Amino acid sequence: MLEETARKIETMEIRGAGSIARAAAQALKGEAEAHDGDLHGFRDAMDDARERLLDTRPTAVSLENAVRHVLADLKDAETLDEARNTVVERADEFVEHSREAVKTIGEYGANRIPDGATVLTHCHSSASLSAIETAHRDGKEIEVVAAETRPRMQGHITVRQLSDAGVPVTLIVDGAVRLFMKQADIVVVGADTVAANGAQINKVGTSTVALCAREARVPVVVCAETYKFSPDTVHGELVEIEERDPGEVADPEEFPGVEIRNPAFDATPPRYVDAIVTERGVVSPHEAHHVIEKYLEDSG
Ligand code: RI2
Repeated sequence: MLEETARKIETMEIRGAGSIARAAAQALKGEAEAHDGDLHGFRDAMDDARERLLDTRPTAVSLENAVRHVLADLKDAETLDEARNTVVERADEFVEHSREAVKTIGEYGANRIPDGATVLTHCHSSASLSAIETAHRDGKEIEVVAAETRPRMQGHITVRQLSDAGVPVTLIVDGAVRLFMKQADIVVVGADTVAANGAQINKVGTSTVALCAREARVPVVVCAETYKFSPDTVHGELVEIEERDPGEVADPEEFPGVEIRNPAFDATPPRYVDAIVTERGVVSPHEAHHVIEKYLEDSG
């Protein structure tokens, strides 16, 4: 099961920073339940599982924070049963917290979306859509403009989900973002990682969206659970930007001699972000390090 989950994360069959974190927690739980060796073997198996999962995709810190949370008490376990129980319990705890967090962000985020607003979004973020759908359910007359998000087209998932929920939605190409920003009242996007300085790392193109928003004086709201904040960045570590297969952009055989690049994410500086909506409340990007200190384990 763990190998299957790892492969699905790599191929993006399971995708979205929150989803991959929950899938990793569940895979560790499955691995723990299936293990039938001794305590020493169990610890080794969990170490291997940890490595395999962290090897899948490098950018979303949600994955690392999930793994860290699930395995946090393993070192104190004295018997195999204790070791197994702590992994299972902490995995369940993470998944439940994560699901609740997305709902809570929906409520806090919806409050930020004015009645009558046109919301512009990029990629597909469950946390952002939770806010948008909650605003719609609350009776606000909103509409959404969604960028298709080359090369994987997660914008298609967004427009289908919103349309199914009854939210009026328009699909645009990424290059039309600046044009459509003129009619937007708010930008709502997700995050894969929030750095200690408040920079947010999200699907490539998000920083362009944020720049266009700044030019048009449209506020940018990021919806991100606290486990998307990165403890490592407190010490200045940079967030690794995943570079995916060039074949996702174009067939290299059709362009001999051409280098094709496919960075999956980019970083939006904190000055272009107006608010980050977390399940613990709404914070300014400049408070990101407080979130890390307060809510994330082993952040020192
Ligand atoms: P939720 C996604 O990454 C997008 O960048 C999206 O904005 C972010 O994760 C957060 O998604 P990818 O897996 O956790 O599509 O809000 O590369 O669903």
